Amino acid sequence: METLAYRTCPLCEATCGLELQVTDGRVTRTRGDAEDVFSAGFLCPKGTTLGHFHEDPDRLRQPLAKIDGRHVPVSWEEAYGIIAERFTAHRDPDTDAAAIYLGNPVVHGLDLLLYGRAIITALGTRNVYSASTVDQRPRELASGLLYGLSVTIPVPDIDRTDALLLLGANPMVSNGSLATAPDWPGRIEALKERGGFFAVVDPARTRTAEAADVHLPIRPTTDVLLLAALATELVATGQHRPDPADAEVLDRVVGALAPFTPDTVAERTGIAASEIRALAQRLAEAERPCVYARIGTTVTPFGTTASWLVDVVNALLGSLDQPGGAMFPTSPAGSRNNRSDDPTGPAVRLGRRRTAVSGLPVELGEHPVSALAEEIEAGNITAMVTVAGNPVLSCPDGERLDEAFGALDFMVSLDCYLNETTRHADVILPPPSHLQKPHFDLAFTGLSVRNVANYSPAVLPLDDDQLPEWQIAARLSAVLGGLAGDAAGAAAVDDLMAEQIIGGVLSSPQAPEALTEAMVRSSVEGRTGPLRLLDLMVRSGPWGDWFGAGDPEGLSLERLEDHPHGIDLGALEPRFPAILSTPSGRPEFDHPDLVADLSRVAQLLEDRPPELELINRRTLRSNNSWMHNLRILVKGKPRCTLRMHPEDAAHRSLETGQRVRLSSATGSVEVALEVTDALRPGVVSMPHGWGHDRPGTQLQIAAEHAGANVNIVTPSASVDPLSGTSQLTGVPVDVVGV
Ligand SMILES: Nc1nc2c(c(=O)[nH]1)N[C@H]1C(S)=C(S)[C@@H](COP(=O)(O)OP(=O)(O)OC[C@H]3O[C@@H](n4cnc5c(=O)[nH]c(N)nc54)[C@H](O)[C@@H]3O)O[C@H]1N2
Ligand SMILES: Nc1nc2c(c(=O)[nH]1)N[C@H]1C(S)=C(S)[C@@H](COP(=O)(O)OP(=O)(O)OC[C@H]3O[C@@H](n4cnc5c(=O)[nH]c(N)nc54)[C@H](O)[C@@H]3O)O[C@H]1N2
Ligand code: SF4
Ligand SMILES: [Mo]
Repeated sequence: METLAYRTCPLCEATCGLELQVTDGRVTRTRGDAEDVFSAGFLCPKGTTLGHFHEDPDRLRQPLAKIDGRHVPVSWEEAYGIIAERFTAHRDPDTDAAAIYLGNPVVHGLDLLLYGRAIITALGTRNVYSASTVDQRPRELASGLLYGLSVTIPVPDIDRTDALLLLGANPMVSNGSLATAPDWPGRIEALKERGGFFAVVDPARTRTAEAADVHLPIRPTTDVLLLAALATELVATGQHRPDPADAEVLDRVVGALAPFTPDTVAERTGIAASEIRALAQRLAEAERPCVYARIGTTVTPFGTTASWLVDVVNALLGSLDQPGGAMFPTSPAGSRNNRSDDPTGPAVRLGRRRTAVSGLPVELGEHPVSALAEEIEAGNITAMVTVAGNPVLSCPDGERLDEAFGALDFMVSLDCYLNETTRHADVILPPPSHLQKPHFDLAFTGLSVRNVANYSPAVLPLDDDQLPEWQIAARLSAVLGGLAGDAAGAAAVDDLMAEQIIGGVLSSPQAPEALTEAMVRSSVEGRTGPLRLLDLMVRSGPWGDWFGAGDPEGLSLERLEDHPHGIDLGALEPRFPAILSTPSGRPEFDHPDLVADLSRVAQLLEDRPPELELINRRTLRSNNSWMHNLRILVKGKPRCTLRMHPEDAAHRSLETGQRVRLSSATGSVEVALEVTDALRPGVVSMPHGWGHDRPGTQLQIAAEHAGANVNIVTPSASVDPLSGTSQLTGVPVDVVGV
């Protein structure tokens, strides 16, 4: 039998709609869904691989337990039995020796986003780690300080801007991040077709830079200087036009930025003063300019401060919270900033807690991953849960972290593969494949360049003996919380979560007068698991039907089910001041912690750049560490190479194809060299997520294309001191032939 199914792709932040042809229980063709309200048929090479992933023989279908050093299949009952027996001792709140690491796919999955929290609560630990501190945490922290909530993140209104300045992002390859927009290539082309201007700041001439009118190959880690100089230049030339409500505060900020001018930053950034001035003028001349920065500006020692200055420049341009500028999406379900009365703000106060060994900052409730290995080594952490993460490949000082995991007393992983990290787990709990799960992008609808809602039911049924992922997580929470790790335990956890949401719905200031508890409860009767929670959230969201007490045309899960191609909720709209939860009721542009960091930025002006600096490179057919076991993505020439500028190669008598040793103060790896002028001299680049050569894994194809783990070279010792985020770019390195 042949059917067509529609499903949002969960692999990256672009949220493309897919059309899957299913024949006798197998996906036989995958295309972009031409009718998807947001992606209109766009997809990238990864989008066609969900069927391949589903059929990957190495994908785990049954729990594994490590017995006598080897992973063997066990039943769910046995798996939870082992966890109940062996984890309990580590759950002592006095010693707080249990930890959890949450990886990137948590944010891409409905089940994990909702029930991952339950695992943390059940663990009762403050030792929460995630991929955020090798990624976007500085941006979130800056948002927390400026606007009161870390989820209040501005996104570029790419479809309406007429001048886009993009720093440290390569959306033509990554498909965008903290800016959910399927088809970046098409949207950039549309910008140019309507006569818009596009500038890219990146040490590498990426595909995105190639599409730009202006490419400024900046020295790594120095965006903070460039942004500061853009701000002072706009004011010095009288080209600024901030919202009058913020003018005075911004004056103070620009006063503090006085040491940073196009002339003073030119040498250290590697960008001529004349080019900085021209860029400021070009942005100021535009009607709807917009500045957007991403991971190249966050995984540096100045990530939080740079993120702040992005917003300062947008505010000076009059672009913050304005159409065509940097705007704040409205999520149809569950974003904390939907409640303008949020009593938690300003929740963010820096420096309240620090890690035990190195005293790194613990912000937004998370410990920096840079501290994980040393905390395990010190005996402060003796047991771990990892959820959808591969920190051995994705976090700095990878070799040391690998060894630290090996020294844990007990480890549980919720993961689809036996990989570099989960090989250390005593128990692995495998989720169903993505096609066997329903989907709704709870996180990315809050970061989207249009307001949209799109729900997809599961495409394929569960196999016998498989559990839905939410239930795996709920059972794990039940066991860790001292309940039975069976269906009844999971149901108890699920009911508790539903009750919490129902409580929030009933107390919401947005709730219509007519709403009663009975209406809420009867509306979701018969639903359990994530769909009940999602229905509750959507119906009480900004577009919700409020369970019959609000707009009868409003959103509900049922209405979303009737729209397999999604529902477009319109262009972004200004949200100040309702979205702000700050003492002043306006953005805190002059937040003392941010202003104080400028003395450290001034020091950067004095520092000499390292002779050779390592940066990261994403490749189109990859997704962090975990899609390298799909032949369709890894075939062809090797992607895990070290790129180097011809001048640097000549200087070292190195040439393309040669094996080289890349080393830093932290570690060294061997990798094949690729000489190219697509990088500025003094900078080398390598992709992360490779190094599939560890014993005890089950990744046959990935092992044939092992590559090397760049994070053996990146240091855990260097972080952004405000957010604790690891420095993954601008790492001083040395390269020699082997
Ligand atoms: N194909 C593919 N897509 C992905 C992923 C993947 O692994 N592969 N990963 C996903 C994830 S988890 C994320 S977070 C997003 C990230 O999405 P993006 O933020 O777009 O990330 P990158 O593609 O790594 O682009 C970062 C750019 O910053 C540049 N850069 C490095 N250092 C500096 C610096 O100091 N200053 C400036 N200005 N630029 C610098 C790099 O050369 C690179 O081109 O991508 C997502 N999409
Ligand atoms: N040097 C350097 N390092 C980097 C980066 C960089 O630019 N440079 N980028 C950083 C960034 S942005 C990120 S986000 C991190 C990523 O860091 P991680 O999240 O730790 O790494 P991933 O490779 O995304 O690993 C995802 C894991 O989840 C599993 N998985 C996939 N889908 C599911 C699912 O639906 N359910 C469950 N339970 N498991 C699933 C996979 O098998 C894999 O083990 O890497 C970071 N590391
Ligand atoms: S761009 Fe992202 S969401 Fe779209 S098909 Fe590719 S991986 Fe999937
Ligand atoms: Mo990421």
